[in-house]
Amino acid sequence: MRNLLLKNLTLAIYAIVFTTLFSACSGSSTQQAEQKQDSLSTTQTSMKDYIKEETKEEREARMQWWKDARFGMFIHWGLYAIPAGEHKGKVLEKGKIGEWIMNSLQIPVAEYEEYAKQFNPTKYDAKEWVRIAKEAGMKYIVITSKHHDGFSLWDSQVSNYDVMDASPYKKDILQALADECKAQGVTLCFYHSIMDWHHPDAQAPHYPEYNTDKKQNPNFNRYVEQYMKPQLKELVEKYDPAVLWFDGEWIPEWTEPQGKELYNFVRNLKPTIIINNRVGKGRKGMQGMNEYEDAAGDFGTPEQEILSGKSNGLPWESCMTMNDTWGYRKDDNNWKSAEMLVHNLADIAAKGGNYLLNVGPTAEGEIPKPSVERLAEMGKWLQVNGEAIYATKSLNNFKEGETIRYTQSADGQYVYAISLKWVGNQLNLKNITPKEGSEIKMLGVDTPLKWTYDATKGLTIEIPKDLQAEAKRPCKYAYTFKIEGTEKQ
Ligand code: H79
Repeated sequence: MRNLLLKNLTLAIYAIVFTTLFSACSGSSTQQAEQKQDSLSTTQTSMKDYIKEETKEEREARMQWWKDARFGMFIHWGLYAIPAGEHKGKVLEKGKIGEWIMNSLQIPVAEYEEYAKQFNPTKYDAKEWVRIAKEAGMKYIVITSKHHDGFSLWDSQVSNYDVMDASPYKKDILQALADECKAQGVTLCFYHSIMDWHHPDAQAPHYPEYNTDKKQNPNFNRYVEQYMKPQLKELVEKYDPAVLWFDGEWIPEWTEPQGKELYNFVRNLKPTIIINNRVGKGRKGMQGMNEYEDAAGDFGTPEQEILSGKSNGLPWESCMTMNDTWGYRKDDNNWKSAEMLVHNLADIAAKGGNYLLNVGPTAEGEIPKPSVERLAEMGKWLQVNGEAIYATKSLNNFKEGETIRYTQSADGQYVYAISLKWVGNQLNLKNITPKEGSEIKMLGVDTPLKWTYDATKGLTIEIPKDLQAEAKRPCKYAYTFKIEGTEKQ
């Protein structure tokens, strides 16, 4: 909504509806008023408790596309891309993340708001962003609809602190991305911060330390009911995201019952939606899995780390940066190699997880070139090896030695041995029993490979001479052997 007057009018109407409802609690409220109440109230009588009522089978069916997808793009984009790590001559300490600049450099709300007036990403090209993700082999995109700084990337009805009302750009960034995701077949998802350093009923009054556990805003519930939940309703109804990825849940204002209630609120808006475990308080530090049994949320969220082994039940997604920041920092050139990124993907897939790899576009709207280059490399690798990654299952023993990672086709017929280094002339695997007389191939190579099997020596695969030269290999970084057979019991 462009117009502040109109927004105030909407709020006034809501207030009237509220008053009407309270004065008419004997049950004479109109259907229209009930619908209005739905968008505001947490205590909807028709709300289904999905946490209690969903069966294991129903949950698994809902999660299936996401587990099969394996690889997604995280996009951290907002006003923080303008300072890009430096505000009024002050440079963020090394290792600090760019999107936290408002908190780290203790910028007052009004001063930070100035960046909104400068936000004009004329080079933003949603088609190009989605193409980059798709060519990298990423099946979904999770973009920051709102990060901790409170600035919204769409035209929110309950806020003026959004791209339409507060910036000269005045175009709906999420709409453009939603349209392109649909056109190119990539699944759109949103990251949304519960913590809000800008909202007066949230963390704004905690200045100069927005992210503190020493203070609580007594009006926080008003922010939740009148701002955050209406925003989430807008996001779900307008853009139909497949995942809501919450964050900033560690603030003392937020509780597990609120998390469970929010989980159900969102599921009631869209029953098939998937929600991460940061909706509640269950997350255990940066390792990201749950601290207690009945925590709200559908998947665990290890941050900047990979689980050391498989999870015992809870699906998981490891989110990671390619350098050391999520939001763009102009001075961060500490890029991980394409090889490391491919190895991470193979390691995560073998452990049954997803990889959510971040890009931090510039204030102009471009994904940094080093990110684009690495993603292109990953895409090339997946063109050859994708069969061993997407829609696979994990074995009990997900690895052999330090350099072999295993996955398995969904039907259990094939095992994929992914070698994180070139194997030389022979590969010996002790954990796999191949089917007698079957073919073993390296993905990307047509000719079957010679192999022998012996119960004590295991499986030995011969690598032909013509593949020894690096230029002759089907790919770089990691090599997959497709074996008809099973894990040794
Ligand atoms: O959006 C990106 C970062 O801005 C955000 N999460 C990713 C996806 C992020 N927020 N905080 N951090 C990263 C680091 C801060 C961690 C801490 Fe805590 C918050 C330390 C104490 C409170 C979380 C809760 C980890 C331990 C307890």
